[in-house]
Amino acid sequence: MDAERNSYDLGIVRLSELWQQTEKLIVQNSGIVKMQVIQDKPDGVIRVAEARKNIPFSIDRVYDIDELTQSEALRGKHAHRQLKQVIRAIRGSFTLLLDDGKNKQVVKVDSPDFGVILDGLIWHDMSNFSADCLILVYADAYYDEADYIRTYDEFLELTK
Ligand code: T46
Repeated sequence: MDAERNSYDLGIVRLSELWQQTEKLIVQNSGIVKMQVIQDKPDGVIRVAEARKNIPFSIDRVYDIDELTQSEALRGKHAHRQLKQVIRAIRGSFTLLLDDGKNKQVVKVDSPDFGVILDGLIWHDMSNFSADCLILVYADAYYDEADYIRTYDEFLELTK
């Protein structure tokens, strides 16, 4: 089954708009975090991520994804068994597909003021990166290939 192709039948909702809606994300184990934004005008803006405060877990790993200049780039296409993450576009934007095995949602991650929580079993992929897109991810554990579910059939089996 081709999860990402099916998902594009869904409307794309912008994260910055979704934040204001009561329903927010419908995909289980997902959510939206709001960064602490300090308008330090006229010299800039500071955005703060704090473990166990606006980031709802302890942070063991931070990684970024950069140089997303290929228009056809597609990342993700997996789920995690245990890993908790918050993913942000700190520059530019990208499209994030979320799928809990029953509900799917496509979000345009379009603001550095927000992040998306990926907590456990969520199939996700990232695409449609703007040329300037810079992604930052906070994770609650070190990299562990054994935590990845890389086939959609196995994911569906686990989410039955
Ligand atoms: C996720 C999404 C949002 C490491 O060795 N250490 C690391 O910390 C990471 C993140 C990756 N890698 C290696 C593993 C692969 O050989 O880098 C290669 C590419 O990783 P992956 O295919 O998992 O990359 P993405 O962009 O598809 O997924 C990444 C995260 O790995 C993943 O946990 O949820 O971003």
